[in-house]
Amino acid sequence: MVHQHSSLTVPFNKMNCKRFLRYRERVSVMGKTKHQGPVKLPKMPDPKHWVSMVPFGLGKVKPKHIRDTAKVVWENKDNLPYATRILTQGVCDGCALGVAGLKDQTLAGPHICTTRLNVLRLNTMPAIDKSILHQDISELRKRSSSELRQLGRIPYPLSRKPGESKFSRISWDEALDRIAGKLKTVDPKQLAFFLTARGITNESYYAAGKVARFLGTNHIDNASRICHSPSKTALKRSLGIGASSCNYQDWLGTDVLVFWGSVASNNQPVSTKYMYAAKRKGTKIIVINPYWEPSMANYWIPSVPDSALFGTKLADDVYQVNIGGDIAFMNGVMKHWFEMEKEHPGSAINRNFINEHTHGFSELKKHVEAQDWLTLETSSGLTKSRMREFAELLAGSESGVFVWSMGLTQHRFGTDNISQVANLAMLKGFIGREKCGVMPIRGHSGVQGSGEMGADPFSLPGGDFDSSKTRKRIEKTWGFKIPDWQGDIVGVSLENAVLPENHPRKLRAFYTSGGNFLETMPDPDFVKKCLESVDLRVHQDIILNTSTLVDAKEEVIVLPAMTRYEQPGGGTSTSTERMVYFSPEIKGPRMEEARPEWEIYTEVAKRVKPEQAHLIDFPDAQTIRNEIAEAHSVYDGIQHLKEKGDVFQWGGAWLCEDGECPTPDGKGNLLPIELPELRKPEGHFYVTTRRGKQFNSMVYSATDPNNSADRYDVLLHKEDANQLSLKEGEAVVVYNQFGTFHGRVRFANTRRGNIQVYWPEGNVLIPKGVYEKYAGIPEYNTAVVVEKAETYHAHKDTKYVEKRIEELETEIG
Ligand SMILES: Nc1nc2c(c(=O)[nH]1)N[C@H]1C(S)=C(S)[C@@H](COP(=O)(O)OP(=O)(O)OC[C@H]3O[C@@H](n4cnc5c(=O)[nH]c(N)nc54)[C@H](O)[C@@H]3O)O[C@H]1N2
Ligand SMILES: Nc1nc2c(c(=O)[nH]1)N[C@H]1C(S)=C(S)[C@@H](COP(=O)(O)OP(=O)(O)OC[C@H]3O[C@@H](n4cnc5c(=O)[nH]c(N)nc54)[C@H](O)[C@@H]3O)O[C@H]1N2
Ligand code: SF4
Ligand SMILES: [Mo]
Repeated sequence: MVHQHSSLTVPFNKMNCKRFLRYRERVSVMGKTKHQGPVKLPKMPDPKHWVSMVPFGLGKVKPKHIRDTAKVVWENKDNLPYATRILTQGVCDGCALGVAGLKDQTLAGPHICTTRLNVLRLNTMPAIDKSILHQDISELRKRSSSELRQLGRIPYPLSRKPGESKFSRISWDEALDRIAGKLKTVDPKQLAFFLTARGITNESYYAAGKVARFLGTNHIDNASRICHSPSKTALKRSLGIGASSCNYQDWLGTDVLVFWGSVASNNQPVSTKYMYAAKRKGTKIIVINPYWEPSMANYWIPSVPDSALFGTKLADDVYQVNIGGDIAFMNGVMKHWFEMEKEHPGSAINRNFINEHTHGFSELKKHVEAQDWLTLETSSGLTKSRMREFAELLAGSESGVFVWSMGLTQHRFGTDNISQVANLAMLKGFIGREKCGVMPIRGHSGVQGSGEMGADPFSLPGGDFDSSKTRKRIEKTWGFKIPDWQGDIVGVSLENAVLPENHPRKLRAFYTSGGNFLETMPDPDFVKKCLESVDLRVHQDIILNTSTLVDAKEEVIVLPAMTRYEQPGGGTSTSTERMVYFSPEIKGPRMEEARPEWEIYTEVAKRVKPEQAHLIDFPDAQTIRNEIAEAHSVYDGIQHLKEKGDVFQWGGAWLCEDGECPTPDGKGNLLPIELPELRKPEGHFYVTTRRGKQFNSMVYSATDPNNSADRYDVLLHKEDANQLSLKEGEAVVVYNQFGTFHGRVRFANTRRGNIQVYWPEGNVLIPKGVYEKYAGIPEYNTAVVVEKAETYHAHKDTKYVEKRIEELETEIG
C-alpha cells in the first residue's frame, strides 16, 4: 500500500502531481475506480454567480471571517506556534468534511474555516486554575457550559462523592482502581459507555468498543446515534451501504446538487468552496428546507477571491417544505415521474438502472400512484406544481448528488426520510458512477468511524452485531467471547438509570467520553434525574461542562483525556467521503496528567480483569491500527498511515459502482414509504431546533452570524406573526405539555406554520423518550403554541395555561 504525504513546504502544483500519481496506485477493497486527488478551481472569475457589485457584502448580514480570525489569533496568543502546527499538520477536529493540515482531496488551494479556528482553543488552552477547579460546586454550577469551557483543560483526575461540595484531586491509580472496583461489582448489563464524536479518533473508538465487550457489556453508543444513525440504517436497507456513496468531487459539474435539511455553509463551511466549483461547472444547487437559509442562498467564500469580494449565489432554488414534509414531497415527485412516464415513456426515470439494479419497482409505483395530491400538498407544504418543477428538473438531469443532514435524520421517521432519498436516487440511476450519489454529510470529525470501529450497540468492526458470522470473526480476532445480547442505544441507557433498583438493566455505572447530555438530549430536567440516579459516573473529558457537575449516588470521577494532537503515535479519523486521515502527534505543551483516550479504556479493563489483561493490552496506537486493519477489511491500509498527510479512501471513489450494491444479491431495494402522521393541530406550530454560532453544545456567540438572530429568538413567518398580533422583537412564550420557552419574535422567511429555536436553549420543548423505531435517534421536533408573553402571563393565574396544555394533550395525544 502506497500512501500519501503532504508537505506544505513544497509548492503545491508540483507536489500535487506526485500526490495524484501515488494516489492512483492505491489498492482498494470495493470500488474499482480511485479518487483522482485534488483538482483546480478556474482562474478567471465569473460575475454571473456574484451576489452584488458591492465589495465584501458591505451592509449585508454575513459571517465576519477576518474579524473572527483575528479574534482566534488573539485567543491563542499564549500558544501561537503550537496552534499553527496544529493547523498545518493535524487533521481538523471540527467537522467531518475532513482535511489534513490545510490541504484537502477535492480542490487545490487552502482549506480552513472559522469552525476549526473556534475549536482550536480546546487544544491550546492551559489547565483550569486550581482555585476555581476546587471551588464549591454551587459556584461552578453558576457557570454555563461556555463559561466552563473557557476555564481551561482538566489537568488531573478528580472525584466528588455525595456530601462533598468540591472536586478533590485523586491519583490515576486511585481513579482507575475505584472505577475498576465498582465495575467488578455491577452486572455488565448495568454498565453503559458513550463517546462523543468531538475530536475522538478511530483508535479510541476501537479500543472503547473492544473494552466494553471485554467487560461483558454491549451498551456502548456514540454521538452518531443522536445525529446520522438513520442515514446508516436507511442506506443499509436500501443500498447495502453505511456511508456516502460518492465524493465531494462528484458535486463538481453534476447536473443537480440537492441539499436536504442541511446548512452545509454554516456546518461544513469549506463545502461552499466545493459548491462554488460546482457552479462554475454549470451545476444547479437546490435547497430543500422549511427555512430559506440565508447562508445557503448567498455566501462570501473567504478563500476564493471573487467570492470573498462579491459573494456567490449558491442556491438556484429553495423548496420550503413543512418540517416533516419531505416524504410527501418526494412521493409527489415520484408521482409526477410516473405520470410523465405514462405520457412519454423514458422521459423521467432510468428504466435500465431500475431493471438491472433494483427490486420493488412495481410495489413502489403502486404505492405512490395511490396517494392523492391534496394529502401530499398538505403534508409537504408545497403545491403540486412546485413538486412538478422539481420532478422535471431531476427528470431532465443525467447526473445528481443528494446531500442531507439533520433536517432529514432528526425525526420519528428519519430512516424513512432517507430511504425516500435513496428511492429517488435509484429511480434516476444516480448511484455508483461519476457525479452521482447519496451523501449523508457528517457532523463531528470523528463520527464516521465511530460505528465502523464498533463503538455502537448494533455494530462490530466490519459488520453488524446481529450477524453471528461477524461475532465469531471478531471473537477470533479478540480472543474472548462477545456478550450475545443486544445492547441499548444511549437514550435508553440513560432512561435505564431510573428503573427500579432490582431491575436487571438498571443503569449503575455510566462511562462517558465527552458529550453533554444535559444539553444534547430532549427534556434536560429528566436527563439530569437520569445522570443523578447512577451509582458511578465517569467523565473522560478535556473540559468541564454542565453535565460533569451533576451529582451521582456514589461518586463522579473525572479523567483528563489528551486531545487527538497530544496522543502519542497520532490517530486517524474518517471523513464523510470515507477518507481515512492520519493526524500525527504534534509537538507542544502537554496537559499535566492527561492520557490518551484509548489507553484509559484499556487501563480500566486490565484492572477489572487482571487475569486477562493480556487480551486487552495495546502497547501503542500503531498496534491498534494493525488490529483495525485485521478486524475490518475495508480499513486494510490504516496500518500504513504513519506521517502527516497520509490518507486513503476506503471503498474507492464510489460505493455501489456500476450499480452493484453490497446487498446479498447485488441489488438495491426500492421501498414504499408511508406518509408520517404529522401531529400538528390547528393553531399550533411545528418547531425544530437549529444551530447558530456554536459547535453543538459548545456555544461561541450569542448571535447567529448568518441571520443575526439572538439565541432566544423564535424564527417565525411574518404573516403568522400578524395573525397572532405579534410584532418583531416582541416577547413570546412558546410552550406545549413538555415545557416552556421564553423568547422573542424574529421574522424569518420560513414555511408558514413552522418555527425554529436554537438548541440547547430550546430543548425544554422536546419530549423525552420518543425514538425513531429503526435507528433510535430521538425526535427533535414537536408541536407548540406561540403566545404573546403578556397574554401568557396575564392568564397564568387563572389556570389558563394548564387548560391550554390539557387541550394540547387531547389534540395531539
Ligand atoms: N459550526 C458548526 N458546525 C457544525 C456543527 C455545529 O454545531 N456548528 N455541528 C456538527 C454536527 S455534529 C452536525 S450533525 C452537523 C449538522 O449540520 P446541519 O444538519 O446542517 O445543521 P442544523 O443547523 O441542525 O440544520 C438543520 C437544517 O434542517 C432544516 N430542517 C429542519 N427540519 C426539516 C425538515 O423536516 N425537512 C427539511 N428538509 N429540512 C429541515 C433546518 O431548517 C436547518 O436548516 O454540523 C456539524 N458542523
Ligand atoms: N435539540 C437538538 N439537540 C441535538 C441536536 C440538534 O440538532 N438539536 N444535534 C445532535 C447532534 S447532531 C449531535 S452530534 C449531538 C452532539 O452530542 P455530543 O457529542 O454529546 O455533544 P457535543 O456538544 O458535541 O459534546 C461536546 C462535549 O464533549 C467534550 N469533549 C470535547 N472534546 C473532547 C475530546 O477531545 N475528548 C473527550 N473525551 N471529550 C471531549 C466536552 O465536554 C464538550 O462539552 O447533539 C445532538 N443534540
Ligand atoms: S470545513 Fe470542517 S473540516 Fe474543513 S476546516 Fe472547517 S471544520 Fe475543518
Ligand atoms: Mo451531529
